[in-house]
Amino acid sequence: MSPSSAHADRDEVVLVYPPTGWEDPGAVLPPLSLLTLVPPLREVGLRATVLDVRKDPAWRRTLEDRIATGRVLAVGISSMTGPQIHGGLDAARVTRAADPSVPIVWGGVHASLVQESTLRHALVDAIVVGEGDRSLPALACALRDTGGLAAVPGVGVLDDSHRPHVEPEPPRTPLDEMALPQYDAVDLTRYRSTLFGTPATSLPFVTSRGCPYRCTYCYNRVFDKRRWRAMSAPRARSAFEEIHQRYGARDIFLLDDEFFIDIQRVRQFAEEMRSSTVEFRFHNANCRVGEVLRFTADDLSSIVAAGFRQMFVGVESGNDEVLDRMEKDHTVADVLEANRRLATTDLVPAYSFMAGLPFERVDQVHDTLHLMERLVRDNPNARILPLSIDSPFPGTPLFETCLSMGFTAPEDLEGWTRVRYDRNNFPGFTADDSRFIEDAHYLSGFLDGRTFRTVSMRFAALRGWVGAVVRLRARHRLWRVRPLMALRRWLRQRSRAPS
Ligand code: B12
Repeated sequence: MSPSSAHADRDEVVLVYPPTGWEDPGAVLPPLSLLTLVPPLREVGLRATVLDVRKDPAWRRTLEDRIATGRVLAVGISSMTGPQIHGGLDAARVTRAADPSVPIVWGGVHASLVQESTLRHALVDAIVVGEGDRSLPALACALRDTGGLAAVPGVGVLDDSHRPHVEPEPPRTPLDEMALPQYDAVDLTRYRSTLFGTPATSLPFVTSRGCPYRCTYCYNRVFDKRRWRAMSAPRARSAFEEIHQRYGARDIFLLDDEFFIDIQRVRQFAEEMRSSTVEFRFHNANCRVGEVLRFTADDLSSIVAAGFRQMFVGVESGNDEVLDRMEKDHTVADVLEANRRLATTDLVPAYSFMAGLPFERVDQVHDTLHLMERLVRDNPNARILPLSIDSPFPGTPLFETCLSMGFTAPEDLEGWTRVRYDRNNFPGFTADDSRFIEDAHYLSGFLDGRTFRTVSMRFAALRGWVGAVVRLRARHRLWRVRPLMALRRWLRQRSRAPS
C-alpha cells in the first residue's frame, strides 16, 4: 500500500517486538530497541504502544484492538536477521488484515542491512535504516501531517517506478541528550530475566553505540560504519540513578557493543560509580581482549569496585590464522594472557566464540574447543558461551568472502527467516564437518560445567558430569565419536517417529 492522505486524527504508533527464536523461559529481556523509541515519539506529541509478542500471548487481539481504535498512524516492527523476521511477518499480516491503510514500517538491524529485499516484500511499506530515534518520529509526523513518506531522513520506500529509495540517515543524537528508555511501556513484572545468569530484576541499558574496530563479520561495519559514540561518565551515572529512582533497579545488563573503548571514560565512570550513593552492579558488559590487556592492575580493581561483575569477552577462535582472517586484532596468546589477568580479579569473564566460517577447517574448530577448555582450566571463574555458528551479514567483508566461496544469499525476506544460528549456513562444508560444527555448538554449552541456556538445559542435572567429559575431550581433541550427540539424535528421531 502507499499512504497518501494526511491523518491528523491519528496519534499512535504501535511497536512490535517479535520472538527472536531464542526464548528461554524466564530469560527474556525487555525490548530495549523499542523502549528507546517511546520518549522521542512522545516528544513530538505521539503515543506509543509497545507490544512484545514474547510476553503477550494475546498479542494478535491487542494489535487488532489498537488498530480498531482508528488512531494508529503506523505499526513498526523490529527485527534481527533470522527467525525473528518470521514473527515480524505474522504481525505484519495481522496489521494488513485489520486495516490495509495502516502503513507497516520495519526497523532494526535486518532492515538496515538488507534494505532492498526487505522493501520489496508486500508486507513492508517503509523501512527505517539505522537508529530510529530521529527517523521514526519524523516518519510518524510525516504520515500525520502529509500522509507521505517521500523525503524523511533515514527512511526507505519503493519509489513510483518500484525502485528502492532510501533517504540518507539523519545525524545521530548525542547520547547525553537522550531520554531514558521508557521501561514501563511494557509490564516489567513479566520480565524476571535471568539470561546469562544475570539477576532477575536487571534492566538493560546502553551507554554507547557502535564500535570502531574492524571485525570482518560484524554488523557494525554497516550499521554504525565503525563509528562509536558514548554517553559521558557523569550522564551515565545520572541515568543509572534515575533508573534506580524510577524503577528500583540496581542491576544493569549492559548491552553496549563495546563498553571499554575509551579508557579515560572507563576510569571516570568507575570514579563516578564509586561515589554514587546507590550500589549498582553491571552485568555482561562487552569487552575486547585487547581492552583487557590495556587495563592496568589499578584499572581492573576500580572496574570491580565500580560494580562490574560478569563481562562478555569476544574471543571468537582458538586459531591464529582464523583470528587473522576475522581481523580480530588479537592472538591466542593475547587471549591466554587476558584470561590470566582476569583470573586475579573478581570479574567473571564469559567468553564468546564462533565457528562455521567459510574458510575455517574442522581442525581449527578443534583448536577453539581446546582453547575453551584451557581458559576454564586457567581460570575456574571463566564461563564459556555456546559456540555461535556464523551467519554472514550483507555489507560485511565476510559476506563477500562467503559469496565468493559458494554461499548463496537468500533472495527475499522470507528466505532470510531461514538463516540459523545453530546450524551451519555455509554450503562448502562436508556433511560430516557440518555435523561436527553443530555438535560443537551444542557440546560447548556444557563445557564450563554450568551452562547458560537451553541448548543444554534438558540435561541440566547432568551438566557438571557432562562438562567434565566435554572438557577432557576438548583438551585431548577426542571428537571422532560423540556419544552424547548420537544419543540426542536418537532421542529426537524416536520422538518424531509415528507410534
Ligand atoms: C539484547 C540482544 C539480544 C537479545 C534480544 C533482545 C531482547 N530484548 O531480548 C537476545 C539475547 C535474545 C538476542 C538474541 C540474538 N541476537 Co541479539 N543482540 C542484542 C544486543 C546485544 C542489544 C540489542 C539492543 O537492545 N540494542 C540497543 C538498541 C537501542 O539498539 P537497536 O536494537 O539497534 O535499536 C535501534 C535501531 O536498530 C532501531 N530500531 C530497532 N528496532 C526498530 C523498529 C522500528 C519500527 C524502527 C523504526 C526502528 C528500530 O532503532 C533503535 C533505537 O535507535 C545487540 C547488539 C547491540 N548492541 O545492539 C545484539 C544483536 C542485535 N543480536 C544479533 C543476533 C544475530 C542475535 C541472534 C539472532 C543470534 C546470536 N547468535 O546472538 C540471537 C537470536 C538467536 C536465534 N534466533 O537463534 C545481532 C544482529 C545482527 C543482524 N544481522 O540482525 C546483534 C547486532 C549482535 C551482533 N553484534 O551481531 N539478542
